[in-house]
Amino acid sequence: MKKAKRQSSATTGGGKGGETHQTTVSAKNTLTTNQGVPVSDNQNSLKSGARGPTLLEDFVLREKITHFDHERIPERIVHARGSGAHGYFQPLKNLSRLTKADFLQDPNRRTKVFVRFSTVAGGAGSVDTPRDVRGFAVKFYTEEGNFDLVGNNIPVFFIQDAMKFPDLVHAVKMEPDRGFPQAASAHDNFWDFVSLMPESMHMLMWAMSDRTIPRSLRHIEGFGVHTFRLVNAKDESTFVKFHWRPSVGAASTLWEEAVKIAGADPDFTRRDLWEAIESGDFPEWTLSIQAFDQATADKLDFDILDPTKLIPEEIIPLTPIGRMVLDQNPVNFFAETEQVAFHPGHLVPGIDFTPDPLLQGRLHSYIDTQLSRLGGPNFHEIPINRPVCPMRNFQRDGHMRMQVPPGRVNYEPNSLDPDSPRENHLKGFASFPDPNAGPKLRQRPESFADHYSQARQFWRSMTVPEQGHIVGAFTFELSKVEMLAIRRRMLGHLDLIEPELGARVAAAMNMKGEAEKITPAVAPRDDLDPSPALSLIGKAPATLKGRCVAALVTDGSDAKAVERLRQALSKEGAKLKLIAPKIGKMANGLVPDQTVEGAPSVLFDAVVLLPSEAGAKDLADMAAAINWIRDAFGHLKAIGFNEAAKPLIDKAGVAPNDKLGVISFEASRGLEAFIATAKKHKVWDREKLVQPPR
Ligand code: HDE
Repeated sequence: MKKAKRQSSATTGGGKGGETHQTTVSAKNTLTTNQGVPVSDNQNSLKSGARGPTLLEDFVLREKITHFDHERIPERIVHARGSGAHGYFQPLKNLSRLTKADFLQDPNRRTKVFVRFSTVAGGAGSVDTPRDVRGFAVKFYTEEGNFDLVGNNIPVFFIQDAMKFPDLVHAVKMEPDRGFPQAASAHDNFWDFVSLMPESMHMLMWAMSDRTIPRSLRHIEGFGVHTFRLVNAKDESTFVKFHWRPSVGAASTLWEEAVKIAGADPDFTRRDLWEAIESGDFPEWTLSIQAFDQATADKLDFDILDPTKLIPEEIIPLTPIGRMVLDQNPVNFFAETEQVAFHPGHLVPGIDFTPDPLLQGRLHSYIDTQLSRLGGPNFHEIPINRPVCPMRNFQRDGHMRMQVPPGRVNYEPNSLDPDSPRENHLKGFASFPDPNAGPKLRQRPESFADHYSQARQFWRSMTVPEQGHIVGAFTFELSKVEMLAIRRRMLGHLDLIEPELGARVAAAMNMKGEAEKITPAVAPRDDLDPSPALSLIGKAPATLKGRCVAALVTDGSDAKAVERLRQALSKEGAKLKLIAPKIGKMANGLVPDQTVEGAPSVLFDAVVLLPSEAGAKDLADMAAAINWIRDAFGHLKAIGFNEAAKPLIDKAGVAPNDKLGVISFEASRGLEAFIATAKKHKVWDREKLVQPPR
């Protein structure tokens, strides 16, 4: 019979009695159970005999394992993958003319916020860069309660009525029999559904545009989507649309980059947000509104309650009202980013809904979802969801109740406790008396029937490269669709949106003349002016702020040249990362951040090649290094290089050309020229060399 050795947790590392690392245990760092009971042994379960069965009585083990079993909660059915950050919001001016919302009165007052960005279709463990809408949800912890602005990075939506949401989400998520594709709309179910839902055409144009492959979460715009109301102290109401604009400008990747980033760094945008905040480069957005009254609403050629429509900024300009800065990473991903519970129905006095039928359905869904996701009706007591102002009412008990309400009274009205909470007619939330009610029916208003005009307007508002990307995206997605009838149906819709778009996608799929003829409920208009504000490239600021440039260096690289580059970039607000064949410190004193194989050029905004002559020779034999350069060229990035790198770029098939952004650092002002090009984000003139026009 084997003999057992007794092991104490303070003297062993958990092995079979081998390694011993002595640690000092005091009252302060004694491990306890969740009940606070000190644990004497965290290595061994309680057994009946050293080699006998484990005892049911081992409450320490059972508590630990039970807790572990429940470490994952049901993930969000949509927007499962998210990244969060804390920060603050500060109004730019007093907004009492429009709203009595307490947090919008004083430009000197900051309101804490928590923001969660997300993708929509993939699971919590999916990659950060699929082609997908990004969620942009902000919780404002105001003195009058929490206000949640639960928006997206696109100002319109796929559907007009909440009734269709489960169908939409079922269609876009993994197909139910096979469990794929994950986080991708490029499959039959999605295109089958949307091709039967003409109301989704406008949103599809946005979904197939560069908006759905953003450069980072710091580079997205945000929208409240629905029309809301602001209500002032005189109970006057103004309609508003909410817009977030990033201070660094909105920017996107190319599709091929997004695909390659997914492999190189599945956490690309989560990491980017985290690192930016850690380094003090705090992401910032301006909150603006489009404010308008009923008379203006009546003059618009679409219904402001229709969430598939936007109001062009050229018709109602944006009024900036505040600024949001994200300056603190979550302390704990699960406790905060995962457990945060947003709800469009979290409103404060001074902000109100409209009867947009999509918004109305959301008001039911979000609270309902939290009940199963967070386990019960007390999710508002989880620290990240708790209001910062006092919360008092007579809701009681339930699963996981944290509050310990004292006293005998748990009802209202009561005469036993004059200090207990009462309704307040003056300060309490009063709903704006909406005039739209009518007979009870299930009907879509006629005013929601034009599904193509704004989709056409979007197409006409794009720059030439953006139009090419839209054609490319439709071609990619529809080429993945196996059922011919679905492709044909979609081509019919694209013809209606804009004949040129339909023809280009049909040609790119080798399906000319195969479009199904679709009869629209309302013929698309031809007279809507383009809205330049809808184009990302058209309004992109020339800046390197918040960007990351990579320099390829080797043993023998000129450390001074690297330092000059670093300083020049830092002046522009950009970071430099050093990429080398090996990770250790080099003889020239340079310390690489990543290796060539670990950090392909898709992870950076622009690249510089600064190898030594000998180093360049070695790199020329590495496929990863040649692809590094080829990809940077193919992805339209500014490329700077020194003399020693010439053979390398030759081998990669990249010719020096200032105009096309392949810039020698040996030329006078080479570094300046490189920076000026990199500030433009992409060298669009190069695109026709790497992608024949579609
Ligand atoms: Fe959501 N949505 N949604 N949605 N949504 C959820 O709520 C829903 C819609 C949006 O980071 C869920 O707590 C319905 C539009 C964001 O935690 C769920 C309808 C917009 C997030 C839900 C919509 C959004 C969600 C899943 C149509 C842009 C992530 C987990 C009637 C304005 C919030 C949860 C976060 C999350 C329902 C349409 C934005 C199931 C029924 C339109 C950013 O309740």
